[in-house]
Amino acid sequence: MNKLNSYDNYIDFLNIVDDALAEVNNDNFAIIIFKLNDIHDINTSYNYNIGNKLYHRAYEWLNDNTRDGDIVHPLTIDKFVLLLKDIKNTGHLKLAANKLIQFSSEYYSIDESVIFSQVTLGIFLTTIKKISSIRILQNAEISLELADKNKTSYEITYEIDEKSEKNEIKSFALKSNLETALENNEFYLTYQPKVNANTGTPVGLEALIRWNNPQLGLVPPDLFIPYLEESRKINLVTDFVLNTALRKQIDLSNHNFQLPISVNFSAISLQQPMIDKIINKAIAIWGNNPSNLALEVTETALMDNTKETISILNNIKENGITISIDDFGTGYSSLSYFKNIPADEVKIDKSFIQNIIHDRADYDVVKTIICLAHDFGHSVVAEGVENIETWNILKTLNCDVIQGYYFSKPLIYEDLLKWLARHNLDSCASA
Ligand code: G
Ligand code: G
Ligand code: MN
Repeated sequence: MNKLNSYDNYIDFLNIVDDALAEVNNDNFAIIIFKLNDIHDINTSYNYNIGNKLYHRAYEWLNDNTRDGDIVHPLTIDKFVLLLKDIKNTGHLKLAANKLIQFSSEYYSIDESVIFSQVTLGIFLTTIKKISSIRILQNAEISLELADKNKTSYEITYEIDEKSEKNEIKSFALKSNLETALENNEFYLTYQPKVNANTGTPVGLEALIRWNNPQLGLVPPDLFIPYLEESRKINLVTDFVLNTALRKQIDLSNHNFQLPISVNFSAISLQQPMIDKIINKAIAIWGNNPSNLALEVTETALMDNTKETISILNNIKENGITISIDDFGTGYSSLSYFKNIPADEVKIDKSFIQNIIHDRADYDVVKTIICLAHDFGHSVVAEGVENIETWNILKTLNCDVIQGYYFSKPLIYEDLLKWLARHNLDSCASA
């Protein structure tokens, strides 16, 4: 503490971080700037001596309340900087942060005055490689600014190694940000039109979720849906998707676009107790015709728990909701599978559709699925149609509905309205 409150502290700490960078390999570590928010007020209301004593108290407290091997270092007159090594996961780091902010839950008796200070933390988490100590400290300062701006006790930012998709810290950052994504309104829906295979006229929409996070950017659903399922947050998100989709379906009707909407249901969401009641209630709230809602459930999800799932699907169907088997073909279901599943629609996976022009085997599979689905009275959707040649072949195979980039990518709502206005809607625009 001999250089306490001096600018040299900053340089010293950079050296400490550089040493840590050299010493530890492959671990995650966190840099935390710990700021005593009320030091300036204390200095004015009391005197510098009291402020300074509180600062020393905080230094002792931090040393007592961190682990062996963690480093606590003075930075400026109201800040310390901490280096925590070997951070295991999101929960681990948040535990540490929550422990540190406990400093402000105590009162400190200094020179016969009872002193108290709020604290704010700026946290930066990184893997060891490549990043400079200067950048690390800068990033922790950025987190601190963010926390001040958001009036939160702490904020965490991350350094993500773009090159390695599987980098642990990336999934760490992803999971951590995912926890608050719903509350922070970071999810939104896009809508991909489905068209009649013969006429190209719009006949429906698929709602597809998107996640735009301020730190991570746009994260594809294939990356985050599994985490939502793992943490059981998926049900809250499904609820959001369902309600948003139903609301927009009504909104479109008000614009004279009468189009049924499909919502993707993860197996976990389907297995919620009384899911049929939950869905019916949502429909009642927004006032949709139940036949304007379809649930897309993946073939693999349906294969898991057949008996129970069949009864759930039957309950849902009772009210007139459409059931669609998504990604069909990827689960290698036996053909007899169709007999048992109470579905109305089969969506052939894009991996089969995309090669039907060139690949005879794929062509045969698609042809067989379409014939068989029709035998069982199911409508067939081909997804992933990217060119007119593919569309033409699907027409000859009597496919009912087409979806794919050739017609439209998934669109945000405003662009969907424009797209629909440009397309011929005789078969679906109401009077
Ligand atoms: O458009 P695309 O990249 O969005 O979708 C990727 C995958 O994510 C698809 O398999 C799709 O079914 C799935 N998906 C998209 N939106 C949702 C959703 O709201 N819920 C669930 N469970 N899956 C979704
Ligand atoms: O829920 P499902 O797996 O059916 O989701 C459809 C997925 O396919 C989404 O990721 C959607 O963005 C994507 N998609 C839709 N049309 C096309 C297309 O024509 N080509 C490709 N490559 N992907 C598509
Ligand atoms: Mn789907």
